Amino acid sequence: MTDANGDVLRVLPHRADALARLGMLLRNGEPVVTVVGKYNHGKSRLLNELVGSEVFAVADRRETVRLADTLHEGVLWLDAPGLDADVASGDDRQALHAAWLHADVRLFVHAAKEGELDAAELTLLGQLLADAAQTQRQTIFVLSQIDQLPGDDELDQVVGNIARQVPGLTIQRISSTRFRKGQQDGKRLLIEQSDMPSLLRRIQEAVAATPAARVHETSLLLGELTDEVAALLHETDAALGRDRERQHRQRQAFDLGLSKVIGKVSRDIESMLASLGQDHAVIPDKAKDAYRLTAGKVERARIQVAYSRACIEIDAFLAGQGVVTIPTDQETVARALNTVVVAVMGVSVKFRDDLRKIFSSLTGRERLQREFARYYELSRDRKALAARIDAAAASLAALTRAMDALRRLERNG
Ligand SMILES: Nc1nc2c(ncn2[C@@H]2O[C@H](COP(=O)(O)OP(=O)(O)O)[C@@H](O)[C@H]2O)c(=O)[nH]1
Ligand SMILES: [Mg+2]
Repeated sequence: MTDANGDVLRVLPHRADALARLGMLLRNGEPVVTVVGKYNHGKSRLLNELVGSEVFAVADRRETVRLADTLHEGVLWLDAPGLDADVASGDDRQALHAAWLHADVRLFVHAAKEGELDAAELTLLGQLLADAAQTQRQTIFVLSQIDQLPGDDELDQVVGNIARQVPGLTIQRISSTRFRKGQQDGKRLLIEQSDMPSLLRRIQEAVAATPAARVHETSLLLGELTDEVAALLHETDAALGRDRERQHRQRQAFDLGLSKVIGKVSRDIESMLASLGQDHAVIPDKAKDAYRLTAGKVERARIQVAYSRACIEIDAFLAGQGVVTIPTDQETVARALNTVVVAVMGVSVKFRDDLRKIFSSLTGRERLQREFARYYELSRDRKALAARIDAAAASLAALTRAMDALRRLERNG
């Protein structure tokens, strides 16, 4: 698999088969002819007659278990195991591989003595014929072993039945044994009766059409894959744009809301401080005042209350924004202290200057704005949004690489 294929596969994993086929097409080796059908219908033997030697194993048992090939007169002949729904499906996969990945021309082989096609054969033949209409890969229907029917009447009946099953199907009748005998004994009539010469002519025509068919199929596949990547690119780009826009808008709203809360808290504190008059907190309590309400104690109590109120207001705003607890890796041992407000502002303020530094000074307010925003970005929803944006950006990059790869393949193909 080339790098280009890998780039596309990464974004279209469900198109692995199409990409593998595209790889085959771009490699552009000899035309490949393969057989398709149930086992024991004479596929291997037919191939042997077509290439004129016993390269493929023939048997009454299920003989061909994996793909075998031989190069003959510029064509790669590929023998595949027979399809059989009754038998485990490893061979079926090999058979389908031959038919779908490798083949330019498929010989669908059905033994005359079996009569009409069964359901599995009908389905597969239908798929192959539909594929032929799309990709120009040809399927030739071969009715094999016609010598096994007692006479022409029986043969006509089978042909008639199959023609009714698949209207419009061209049915190529052959007998490998008659052909062989005719050749061995030098009997022209037997050779003609085997119908092998006309099958060979049809195969040669199909092989001759292979280069054009490959060009057609290549551009078909490239077109499909390009359309699919383009649609994904469009979707991902739009989703990424929406998420980035939302990320930006949310942050703006957070910053604005926070600055309003801090502004209000700061004004409340200023007016509280203005109403206090003389600062008593700096006067230390004497031992005799231990159980008395001094001006200093009242002052410190007021400052604590103002501080707590500010914390509650900010906390309420943060909770509304989804900033609830601090991230676990920053938790302290004391559970009660694990709030963002405490993490940013500390637990204790005693003096008027503490309050002013925190809430009123420009640097203090900027610090609050900055620190809370940092925790905001660490909150669950914001992190999830950021992760989604990262993922979308990564897949956008991968899709762009895939698109470039497809364009390169289109130029070189
Ligand atoms: N009478 C007769 N027997 C055939 C003909 N073609 C194949 N056979 C026999 O049918 C059996 C299965 O053939 P084979 O090619 O191995 O079938 P495959 O499983 O489809 O590959 C073998 O015994 C072949 O000799 C034919 O044209 N006439
Ligand atoms: Mg076989």
